[in-house]
Amino acid sequence: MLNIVLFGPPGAGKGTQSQKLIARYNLVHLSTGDLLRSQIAQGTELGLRAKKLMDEGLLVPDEVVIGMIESQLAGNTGVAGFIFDGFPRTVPQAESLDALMQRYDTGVSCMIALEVAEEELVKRLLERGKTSNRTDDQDETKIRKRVTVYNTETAQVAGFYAAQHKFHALNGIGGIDEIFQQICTIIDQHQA
Ligand code: B4P
Repeated sequence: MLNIVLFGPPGAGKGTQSQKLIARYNLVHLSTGDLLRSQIAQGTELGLRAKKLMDEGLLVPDEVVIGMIESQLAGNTGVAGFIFDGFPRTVPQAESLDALMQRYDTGVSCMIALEVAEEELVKRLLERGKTSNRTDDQDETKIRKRVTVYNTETAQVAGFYAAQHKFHALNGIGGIDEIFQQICTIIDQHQA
């Protein structure tokens, strides 16, 4: 199986690149942000809890997102692999993902991190906030809070995969297709 973790700060291009990657490699896209937004849209108790945290730019508790990923993995057996978009965001989430993948005799193939400076992230997310209904993209202070949470709580996940020799970093500033080609080169080297 080909299991890719797409990593980077909010607005780095994870969701954008995931859409292109699922088409190229026939993978299942698992975005914890999308799964949480679907819970919010359905008005579930989990969704109501998550919305408060997401609107504040904070992370949703590990057990909530791990539980969502666990049920997605169980519901998608026999597939070519997965793109994990926005997950794992903490070291305990990364440890849980390894344990869950072992159940299916597989593991994370590689992590690809998109590196983008804060000013560009803020610019992109405010731009998206003008047309999307994502309330977390409409307030600059809260966007900056998400970037701070990324730097303090999420960035260390890179070290987890670096220790396993699975970490690759890319400059996430540039044309969407140009960045996509660079991601594909890394993935193809893993498959070779
Ligand atoms: P996510 O849904 O993961 O959202 P995101 O990181 O903010 O951005 P995304 O990755 O989708 O956007 P993209 O860069 O593609 O998370 C939302 C919230 O959910 C989190 O803050 C947290 O509260 C919660 N959550 C999610 N997962 C969690 C977890 N595992 N644990 C705990 N909490 C969790 O694109 C952004 C914009 O940039 C787009 O408009 C795009 O068009 C543009 N763009 C992309 N690439 C570009 C490029 N190369 N050049 C110019 N613009 C570009």
